Amino acid sequence: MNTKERVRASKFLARVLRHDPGLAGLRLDAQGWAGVEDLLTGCRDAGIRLSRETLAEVVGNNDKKRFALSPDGTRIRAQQGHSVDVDLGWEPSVPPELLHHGTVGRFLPAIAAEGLRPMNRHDVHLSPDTETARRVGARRGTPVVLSVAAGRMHADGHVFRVTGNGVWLVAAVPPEYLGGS
Ligand code: HQG
Repeated sequence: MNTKERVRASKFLARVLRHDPGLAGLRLDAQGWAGVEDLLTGCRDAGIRLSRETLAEVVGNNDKKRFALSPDGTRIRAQQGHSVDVDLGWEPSVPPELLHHGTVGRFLPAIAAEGLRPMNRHDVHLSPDTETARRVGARRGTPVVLSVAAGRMHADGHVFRVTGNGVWLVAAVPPEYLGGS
């Protein structure tokens, strides 16, 4: 399987497992899991070619570990980024003093006024390092990296969670915790 095919399969999986399980005739359980067999059957019925081998490759080679298989290999879920209602079960964690958020200039006036909001996702996504944040922002244009006073937010009672692939999640970031980087 070449890179292009893998990216295409990964995008389809992200769409199904985060946003639109019905596309592959699936329902996710409360923690976001779907059966691997059901997924493969659903994809076939939807006219999407996805073999068990391709699925294993996409999960194993994904640059950001977007997907995880259950220990027995029978279930699969996306690690974060859902718009459908799931409880991923990440435990609250103490964040580092500073986290980072990559965005673009056109959003700055709104962000300065109302802080960071989750928009279509469940949570605001924050990165532990500026380089990752820069890449996230660059998806939309010339990146701007904001620093988030996560330690201070945590001390003030905001709940942070960290996913299995190192993305920090928080419900929102009020403007007083934001700075340039
Ligand atoms: C912006 C990808 C106006 C925010 C990435 C961002 C990440 C506001 C956009 C993950 C705002 C939301 C998440 C406000 C925030 N007013 N705009 N008050 N508050 N925004 O895609 O953080 O490839 O939902 O700055 O790599 O860009 O999907 O969030 O630009 O890890 O695995 O609204 O998605 O990972 O965009 O990206 P998104 P994000 P995957």
